[in-house]
Amino acid sequence: MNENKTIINWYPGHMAKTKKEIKEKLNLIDIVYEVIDARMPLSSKIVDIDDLIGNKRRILIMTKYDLCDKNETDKFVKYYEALGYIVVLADLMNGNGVSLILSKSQEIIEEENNKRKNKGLKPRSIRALIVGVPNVGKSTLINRLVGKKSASVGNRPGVTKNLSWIRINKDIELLDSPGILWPKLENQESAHILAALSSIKEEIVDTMDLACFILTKMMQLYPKQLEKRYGITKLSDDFIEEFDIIAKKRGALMRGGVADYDKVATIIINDLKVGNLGNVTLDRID
Ligand SMILES: Nc1nc2c(ncn2[C@@H]2O[C@H](COP(=O)(O)OP(=O)(O)OP(=O)(O)O)[C@@H](O)[C@H]2O)c(=O)[nH]1
Ligand SMILES: [Mg+2]
Repeated sequence: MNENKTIINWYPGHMAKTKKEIKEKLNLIDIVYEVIDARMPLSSKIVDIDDLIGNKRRILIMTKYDLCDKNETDKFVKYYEALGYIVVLADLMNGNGVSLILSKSQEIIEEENNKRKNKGLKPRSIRALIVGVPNVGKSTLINRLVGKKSASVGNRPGVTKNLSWIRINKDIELLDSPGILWPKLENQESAHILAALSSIKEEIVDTMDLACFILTKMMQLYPKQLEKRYGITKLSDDFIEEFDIIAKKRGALMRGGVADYDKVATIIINDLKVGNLGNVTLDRID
């Protein structure tokens, strides 16, 4: 078993088409909610997003705040704020952060409508679009923003495609389908982090490699959490010893008590995903 054996190289063919579609939608949009995963605030950020959204107003939403390492997250918040972003931390499982998104949006709306007023134009609803890489919580965010009181304002024929707008409140309408973008996978470290946190399709990654990557990363960044979960304090070159320990601990054994390595790999990947390895942030800023 070898860590980082496979080169992750995945750039879906429909990427260009999606970008074109988002560009078309953007003409109708006033605010972009750019969603990233707080556990990977660099890796889950779309590299060339600025080219795409240009000078649209935007709010950077860091989801899964409940699962991240808050000390590290604070550094990223400062980093992005220094770059001029409005940043909101969100735990979408509990709905935390959603009201802040709305109040920040309200500030933007008031600014925009003041500009309109100065030009002698009437105030109007602001339209928002959610964008982000797969699995960062875009759909969950839509559901949170829309809540129960929502009513779809229905399809509006004649604008590019049949876009469906949902009214969030009297001032904001949200496009009901998010813009899904793919990260560029030029940086293999980021590619593995994206795979480890399920933003890249599992089929394109070797599960064994991914599990070894996770063990290595955890040993490097969160050794205590790794020890707590599996009782492992060091990693061998071929990971076999560690896989055997985890197999025994978690009952991942085949007939005759032989460790089932595939099962162990799946356990490791799932443990990271659901937070069984504790709160983690896999990107570092320094
Ligand atoms: N713990 C936790 N889980 C979250 C949070 N936000 C989303 N999730 C979970 O993350 C997973 C992905 O959420 P989705 O809303 O489907 O993500 P998406 O961006 O729409 O994903 P795609 O449609 O694949 O692009 C789901 O299992 C959500 O329940 C959060 O803040 N905290
Ligand atoms: Mg979705």
